Amino acid sequence: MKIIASLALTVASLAAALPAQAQFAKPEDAIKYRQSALTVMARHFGSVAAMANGRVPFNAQAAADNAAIAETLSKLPWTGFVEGSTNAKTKANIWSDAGGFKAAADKMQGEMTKLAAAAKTGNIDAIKAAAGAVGGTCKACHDSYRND
Ligand code: ASC
Repeated sequence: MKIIASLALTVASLAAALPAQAQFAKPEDAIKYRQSALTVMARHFGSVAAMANGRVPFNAQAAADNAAIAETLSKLPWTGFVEGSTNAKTKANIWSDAGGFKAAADKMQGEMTKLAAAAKTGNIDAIKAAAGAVGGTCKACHDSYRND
């Protein structure tokens, strides 16, 4: 747990230190980066959501660890949404409504932070409510900005 927490902190500090631009040589690299970050984030969030839904037995330590990882990962995808890095999943308004997209991304990160805090308490009801709120921000952003 200590190692995971300090790794998470290191990743978060590195992410904050990254320049916002010029990280990717090709649009394909940006797409791969954001998809990778979102895939790993969804995996760890999904593990908490599965406990919140009662699909797998509740384990407070696992919930706290996975929520902390998901919170850290939630900070990463956004630099990969480089203007013009369009693929089949990006709706055009992801670029034309960049402010709305950023607000949606910020909202998800905020709810993910609340989930990580709830998971630290080990209170399953708080975790359920926070996981539901995170899921709502995933869905809202997908509905507006992602082609299914
Ligand atoms: C997940 C996941 C998503 C969201 C979404 C919520 O666990 O991978 O994309 O929740 O399904 O509606």
